[in-house]
Amino acid sequence: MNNLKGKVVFITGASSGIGKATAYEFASKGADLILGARRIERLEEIKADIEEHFDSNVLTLHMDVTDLSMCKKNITNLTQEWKSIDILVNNAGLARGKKKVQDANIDDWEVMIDTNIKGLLYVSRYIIDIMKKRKKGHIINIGSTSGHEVYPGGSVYCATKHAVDAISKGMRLDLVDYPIRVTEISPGMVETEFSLVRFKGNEDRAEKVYEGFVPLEAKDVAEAVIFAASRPKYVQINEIILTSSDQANSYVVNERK
Ligand code: NDP
Ligand code: 8X3
Repeated sequence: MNNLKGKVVFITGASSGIGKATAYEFASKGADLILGARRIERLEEIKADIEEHFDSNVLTLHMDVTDLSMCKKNITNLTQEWKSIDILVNNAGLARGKKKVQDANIDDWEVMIDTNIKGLLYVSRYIIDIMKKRKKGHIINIGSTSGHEVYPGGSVYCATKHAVDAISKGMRLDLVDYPIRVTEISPGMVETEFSLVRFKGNEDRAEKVYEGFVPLEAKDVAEAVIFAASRPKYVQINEIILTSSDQANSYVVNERK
C-alpha cells in the first residue's frame, strides 16, 4: 500500500543534500511537493527533473526561512489546492564555523540560531495554522545527533539542534489534540554540502571531514523520513536517530587507519 500518493509535502532547504533527497523519495511515492530554498534556480532544475520522471507535481518557492514576512507571504498566499499540506519537513539548516566558543565568530552564531531555530519556528507556525483547520498533519523536524551530545567547537550548532529536539517534544505535546503528528529525524554525519557551508567554501577542509570512514548518504536520511511519514495514521514515530556504522555518537568515529 502506498499511502503517500497525492499527499502534499512541504520541504524547506530542498535545493541540496537531505532536503533534495527527501524530495526525490516523496516524488517516487507520487506525493506532490512544495520545495523552498534561497537558491530558486536549483529548485527549478529539481522540479523539471522530478516532473519528467515521476507522477508528482512540484511548486517551487523562493524562501529564506530567517525572513518572517517571506515565510508568512509564501505560505498564506498558497492556492487552496497547495494549501492542503499533509506533511511539513523542516530541513533547512546549517552550521557555520567550528571554533571554540571563546574564539567563534558572533555573526556565525546569529546565522545558526536564526536559521535552525527561528526559521523552523516561523515556517511551522504558519503551516500549523493550516493543519489545525484540517485537523490533521505531520511535522517532521530534521534534528541531529548534535541535538543529543555536544562536541568541541560545536557549542552553538549543537545548541540549535538541542533546541530542535526540545521544540519537537513541545510540539508533540501541544498538537496532540488535533492530532498533528510530530517526528524528529536525527542523523549523524551525512556527506552533503553541510561541511562546505560550515567551512565557508573551503573544499579541502570540507572533504577532510569525511575522510577515513563511511558517512551516511542523504538518501539514507530521506528513507528514514519516508518510513515515519508512511506509517498508518494512528502510529507516531517520535524520533529516529541514525548514524553510519562507523559512527558511535556525535563525536566518536571509527577512523579506519
Ligand atoms: P546542505 O548544505 O546540503 O543543505 C542545506 C539546505 O538548507 C540547502 O537546501 C539550503 O538551501 C537550505 N538552507 C540553508 N539556509 C537556509 C535559509 N536561510 N532559508 C532556506 N533554506 C536554507 O546540508 P544538509 O542537507 O546536510 O542539511 C540539511 C539539514 O540536516 C540541516 O538542518 C542540518 O543541520 C541537518 N543535519 C545535517 C547533517 C550532516 O552531517 N550533513 C547531520 C545531521 C543533521 P539554500 O542555500 O538554497 O537556501
Ligand atoms: C550535523 C552533523 O557533523 O555536526 O548535525 O555532527 S555534525
